[in-house]
Amino acid sequence: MKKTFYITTPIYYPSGKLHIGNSYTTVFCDTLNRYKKLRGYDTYYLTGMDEHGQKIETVAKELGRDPQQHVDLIAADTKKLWQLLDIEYDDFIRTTEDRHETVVADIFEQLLGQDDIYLGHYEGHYCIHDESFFTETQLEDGNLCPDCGRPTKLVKEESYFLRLSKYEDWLLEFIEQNPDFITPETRKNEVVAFIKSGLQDLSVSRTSFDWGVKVKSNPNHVVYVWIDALSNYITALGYGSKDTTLYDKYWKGDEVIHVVGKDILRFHAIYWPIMLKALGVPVTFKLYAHGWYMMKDGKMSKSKGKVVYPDDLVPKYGLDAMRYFLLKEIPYSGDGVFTPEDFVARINYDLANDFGNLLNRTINMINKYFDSKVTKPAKSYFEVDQELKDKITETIELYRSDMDELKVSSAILNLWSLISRTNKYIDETMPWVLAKDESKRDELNSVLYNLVEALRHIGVLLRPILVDASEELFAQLKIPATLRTWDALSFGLLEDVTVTDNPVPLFPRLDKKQEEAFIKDLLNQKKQKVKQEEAKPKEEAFITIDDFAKLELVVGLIKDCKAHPNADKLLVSQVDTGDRVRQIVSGITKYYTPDDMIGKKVVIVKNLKPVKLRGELSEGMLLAGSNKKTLEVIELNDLNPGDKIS
Ligand code: ME8
Repeated sequence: MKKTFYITTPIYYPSGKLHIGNSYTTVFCDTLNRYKKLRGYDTYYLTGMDEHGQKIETVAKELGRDPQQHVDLIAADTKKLWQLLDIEYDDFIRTTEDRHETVVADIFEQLLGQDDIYLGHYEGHYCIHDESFFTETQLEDGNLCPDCGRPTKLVKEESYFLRLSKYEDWLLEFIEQNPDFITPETRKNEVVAFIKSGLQDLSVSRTSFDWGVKVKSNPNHVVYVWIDALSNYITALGYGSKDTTLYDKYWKGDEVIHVVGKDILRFHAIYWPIMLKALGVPVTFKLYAHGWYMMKDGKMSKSKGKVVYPDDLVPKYGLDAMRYFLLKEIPYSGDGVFTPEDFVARINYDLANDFGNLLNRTINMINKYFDSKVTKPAKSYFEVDQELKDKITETIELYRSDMDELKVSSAILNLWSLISRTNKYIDETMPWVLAKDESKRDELNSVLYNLVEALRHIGVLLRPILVDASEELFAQLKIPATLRTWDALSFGLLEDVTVTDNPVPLFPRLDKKQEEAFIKDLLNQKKQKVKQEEAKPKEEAFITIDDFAKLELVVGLIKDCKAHPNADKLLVSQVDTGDRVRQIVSGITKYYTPDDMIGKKVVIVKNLKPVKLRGELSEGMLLAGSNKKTLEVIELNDLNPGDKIS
């Protein structure tokens, strides 16, 4: 039976567009997942979105969106981004899905029932951005969040607590007995020091907002977003549902890896194992916390416009250039920096010069000297042949151990060392000199064969990293499918081969100055945009009567209304707006049943661009007033469908 491998990214907050930092985690996991597939594992790759919490509710409000509508839009954009980066995930979980919400509510009840969660009062400082509580002593400059520097809010409310303190000794012992539970070592040390400083029980519910999973036995409370979010790693596998096949297979399987950024280490290394232990779920995972992508002048920051988006770069420079840069520049236990100069240099030096050119030169020589065909030589002619073969064997070993230890950037460095060695082999054997001597045809053929074999091995090892270029390499060299596999990593398996007579360079060299300027300009534009926004006088917040006139507001009669088939917060109404009956989706189930809605004459924004909300078309919007406690649909009972409102 195949060994199993389950890998997860963090689930991303849909607070905005995802940048190269978040994309790094996803590409990194995709690479490891492809590697394990190459090694013959039965793999499962999970990613998704963390859609609840005060931060998302606030962001949606600022954008004038209903939270569900907002998270639907960002989830759709995120899926597009993963498509662009060719991420082969098996599941994309969203915490607003029923399959997740029901299990989270059950998990909470179980922990409550067994007294691992208890009701108390919380008073503390909350950072909405990080969805984290801090004590007074942890704050900076009186009131600022120690993680992100934003002002915190003093929160005083009834709250449920998770008994972290009860599991402190167990967790320390667990970490000691499983030395590779948290990697790299430095991160493990941070966690151990934190636990040893004493774990306080964790506030795990909120009452001041309601965009989240309600506590079943006390719906005034919403489950703390991190308890909700962490559970995704098992709810996605069907834990707590009727069908636990995936959970049994992958969670209890051979390897489970959570990859996270260093900023969310504590949640994964402390809260999550304690939750699992309390639930009686085996703690099977290993945690890897990676460093961050920085800009030259510090942290990436959307609000300051210091940010790079993959969808600005991939269409111009290609998928593999982006993947290569991301994977290479963050070392195993440190941060990486994005600069336009480095990005262009990686493409020009590593991809175009070293790798692409090696393939292109090899094929051109085979075409020129042997009419596209090389044959397997009967023997070795040069001493350096053995050196090349040894280097290949050594690289496979290093690559294997690096990838098994999640050291992707190191695997890339070792692979490029083999590429350099192969280039050097051309300089040493000088095929152009051999070509001048008719009696050296066999030697020349053997050199070119060895180059193709080296490239074939490089191609196999590149498959998880450069997903298009490795395919292209195999296609240009016309390597049979059976020799593109991990098991075929053995020098000399290739018999005669006829390469393409029309090689296309994989990575054309870029004009350094021009492209650096292009990327710099891109980055500057983002900063400019933020500056312009900030500089806008307050008056510009007004709209003119002409702006208002753009809204087509009419009376609509609700002829029919049903619950949304895939979202328990949404209603789907059929509304007569005078001209025709249109379908409108609204997030009002908390306040109205379908029956309440039928027959109401309401205010409709008729010319709102139609969108699909969880698969249902919504052609307009229904207006309502709301505050924290309630929501009321606006009704105009003495008017008729289609009557204008101004
Ligand atoms: O933390 N470089 O979501 P998130 C590298 N929803 N990685 C970066 C980065 C950068 N510049 N910026 C962010 C959350 N990241 C929670 C996770 S999991 C149960 C819940 C990484 O969208 C960050 O370290 O804020 C984290 O691993 C991931 O992006 C998601 O961040």
